[in-house]
Amino acid sequence: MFIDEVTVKIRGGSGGNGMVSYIKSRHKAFKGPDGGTGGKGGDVYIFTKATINSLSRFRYSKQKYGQNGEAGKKRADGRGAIDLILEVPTGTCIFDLNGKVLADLHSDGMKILLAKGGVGGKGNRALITKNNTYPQYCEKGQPGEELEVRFELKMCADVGIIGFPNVGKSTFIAKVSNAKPKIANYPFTTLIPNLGMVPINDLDSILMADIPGIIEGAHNGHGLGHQFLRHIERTGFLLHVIDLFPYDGVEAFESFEKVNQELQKYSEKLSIKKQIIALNKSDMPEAEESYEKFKKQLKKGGYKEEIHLISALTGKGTKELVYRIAELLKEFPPKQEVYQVKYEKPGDRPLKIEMDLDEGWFLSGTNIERVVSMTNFEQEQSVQRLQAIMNGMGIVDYLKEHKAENGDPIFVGDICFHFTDDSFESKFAEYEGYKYQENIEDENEDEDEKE
Ligand SMILES: Nc1nc2c(ncn2[C@@H]2O[C@H](COP(=O)(O)OP(=O)(O)OP(=O)(O)O)[C@@H](O)[C@H]2O)c(=O)[nH]1
Ligand SMILES: [Mg+2]
Repeated sequence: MFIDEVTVKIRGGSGGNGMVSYIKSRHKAFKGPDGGTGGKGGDVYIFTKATINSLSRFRYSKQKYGQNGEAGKKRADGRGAIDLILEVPTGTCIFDLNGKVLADLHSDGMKILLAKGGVGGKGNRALITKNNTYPQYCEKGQPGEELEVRFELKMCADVGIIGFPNVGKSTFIAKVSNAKPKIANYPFTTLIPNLGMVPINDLDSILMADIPGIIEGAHNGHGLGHQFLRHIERTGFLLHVIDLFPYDGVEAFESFEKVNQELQKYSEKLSIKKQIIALNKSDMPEAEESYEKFKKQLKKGGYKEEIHLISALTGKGTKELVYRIAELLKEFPPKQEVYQVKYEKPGDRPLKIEMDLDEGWFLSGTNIERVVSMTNFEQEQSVQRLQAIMNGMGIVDYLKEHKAENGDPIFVGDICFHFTDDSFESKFAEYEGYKYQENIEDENEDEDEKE
């Protein structure tokens, strides 16, 4: 199954949890905490491989999670997890869900780090400090980074073959390359793009992409739509194959203009890409008359595209056309980079404190989220440490200044805990009758009235 677009949820592995344990042996010189630190969670990488030609491996597996690190053990640290490497076809673009390009993996063998695994939680041995020589707590492993991305495959062919349905695009690529596409006398025989390698000489070859036929209204989803046009965005130029004879009431020149209008509606970039024309089915009777007519119409329309008369079926004129394509490629090489985007990881988010009168305080930011996610709330010393860190970050002062009350819920990611500050109780008296309190009362009154 050919898949060229897929949304995938990616998450680095969590770090392993730390451990609390103690050496108790009477014979050991050192007695005390010996709980190990958890291993690092596995990172998730994306790696491009030219031998893969579709994103189908993600079809039934849209969640890719890194392995978790091993938990810390008594006297030993946990093992780090091995990284997860997701192989994708060369030409895959990565977008976030807002459509922003995160990376364009235009070449074979590119590797980027998409989601980092979490660090392991420290065991109580690693938490020994001057002030706490006998820690009775450990950290939890840090959760891995998580993101949802869209992979979109844009093939990396040198030349793209476009045209109305049934004009002989697949017949041409089958004649000149190693591709073996389905060919039949009805429209939309080709349902997915075909890549074909066309040998030029012992050293050189050209990669051509044959895509499904395009009809009027493709941009509105008519026919097979126009989403396959993305596969020819990177090509150096386009070979526009045209049937010398009317098909479905549409004459050669008319089909040429209709396909071009659809290119225009797809993207400006594609519509200005160089094109050459292959007028096909020259083996049929009255081909000469149709050819003359087309030439005139093209000239009258002000077009300057060069025309090649071929028969994809018999092979007449196809060799000459292939050599001409090879020559033109020197002048119009494929653009491997549609977007010159290098993958940049989002930077650290600063601390942000927001208050919701009904719910409580919402803290966000890379640091605070990390510290909270690694706190063991059932261990007293672990909570005390969180308190100390929040103090150090100025969060407690901020909350006090903004009239937080003991017991107010604080939300950090999906974790909720309650604000407690020992020094707060005494200061609370100074804040009596402050606005926040009044607001709440006002709101309650409103609700009473409604009832
Ligand atoms: N007489 C003649 N028939 C041709 C020639 N090229 C293609 N055909 C016929 O035209 C029909 C359509 O050919 P395809 O190669 O499937 O056309 P296509 O453009 O790939 O069509 P779609 O994939 O549907 O867009 C088939 O019956 C072919 O045998 C040619 O040069 N001469
Ligand atoms: Mg075809």
